Amino acid sequence: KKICVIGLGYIGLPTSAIFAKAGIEVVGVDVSEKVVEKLNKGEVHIEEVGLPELVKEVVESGKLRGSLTPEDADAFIIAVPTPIHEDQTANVNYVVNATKAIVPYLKKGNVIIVESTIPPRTINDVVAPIIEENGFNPLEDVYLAHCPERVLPGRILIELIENTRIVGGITPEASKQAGDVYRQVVTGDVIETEAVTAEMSKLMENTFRDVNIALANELVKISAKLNVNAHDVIELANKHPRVNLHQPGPGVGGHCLAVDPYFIVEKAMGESPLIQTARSINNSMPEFVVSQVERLTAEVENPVIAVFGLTYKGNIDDVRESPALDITKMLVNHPKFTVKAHDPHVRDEQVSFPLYSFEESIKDAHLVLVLADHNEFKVMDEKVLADGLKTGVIFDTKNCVPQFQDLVVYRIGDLTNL
Ligand code: SAJ
Repeated sequence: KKICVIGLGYIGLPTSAIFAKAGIEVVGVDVSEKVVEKLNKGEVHIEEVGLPELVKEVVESGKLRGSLTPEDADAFIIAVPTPIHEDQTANVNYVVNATKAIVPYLKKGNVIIVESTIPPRTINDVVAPIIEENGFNPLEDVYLAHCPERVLPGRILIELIENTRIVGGITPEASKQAGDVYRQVVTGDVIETEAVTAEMSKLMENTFRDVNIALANELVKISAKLNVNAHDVIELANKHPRVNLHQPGPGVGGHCLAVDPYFIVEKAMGESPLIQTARSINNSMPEFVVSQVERLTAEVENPVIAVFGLTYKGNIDDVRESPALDITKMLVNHPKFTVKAHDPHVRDEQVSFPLYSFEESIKDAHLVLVLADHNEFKVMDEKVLADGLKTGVIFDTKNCVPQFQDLVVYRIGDLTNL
């Protein structure tokens, strides 16, 4: 059996490699010549733990190769991006184009799986009609399904194999056939359902997290007003066996949590006020952090701010939709501040402002603003900080900095201390 994977990004490339490792012939297709050329040399163009070694192995063994065009196969897996338009509706053009690209190679009995995150009803209302227009009955001639990915960057190769997979077919037989494709490599459960249920469950996983983080962020604002310590409230409330308040922070970033809820809103605007409010609460956090920085430096003339961490979460190099980046840009453009940003995981070409080393950034700074919980910031040496800083004040929005003896650390929920 042969698999053709369309899209060799963060999901498509590891997925291709895992099937190839199981001994299945895989052709990986991408529109980028560079990506395909690299793959055929056994090299990867993205950072992911364990991926370079695995790709090298399966390309050398001849099980995986790259191509600019699709080929005949038994199963097609579409793993292309679904970015968001400016008006916060999903751009499904890549999914549409990928479907159109495979249609000339389709044969009766083929399995077609869309892994890309898509708005509810996209399989039924967008993908199936393209297949139908090309002379196939999407309910009978092929097995069409949505199987969302749910892997965490940094753990992709493990989670692709071990996580439970949800397979939503356009018919029960499509779910079964698509499920069997995954059963060749997945050790977790492979659960069959309907396409629209699979679409909604993927979106609700990320929406659940976004709404809960919004609740924690709202608690921070309420606590500041009522002079309560939000971190103490969270810790104590979470002693209840059925309560799990999330962690507040500088906002919600990444290309999943900050995007997927809008895919639901787009299809059910009037029915989704809670999801929309959660999005706007999380989007308001950068401004809130900047206002707190203004308060913390109100007495200082020409304050110098050392910003620590620009990525959307800790220990990764991804700055997409990062609230830390938004906050830093607001501070850079602020007439009052001099900003020296530092992030050991980010390279100069990823940002539009200068980056500093740890030592350079703290030198003569009045405030350290921590925006990402990288491991490096959890083990900082008090003496080194105290020697470099002009005033020993730290504002920790990720609750990750250790307790110091003399340096003052304010956490985002500690605002009663101000
Ligand atoms: N965050 C908080 N407070 C928290 C937890 C997270 O502020 O208590 C923030 C993070 O700092 C970050 C954002 O939320 O800015 C998102 O981080 P994350 O670690 O929650 O998730 P992602 O976006 O890296 O990956 C998510 C995962 N989904 C869930 O955990 C439900 C992952 O399993 C999905 O595969 C991925 O989205 C995806 O591709 O959809």
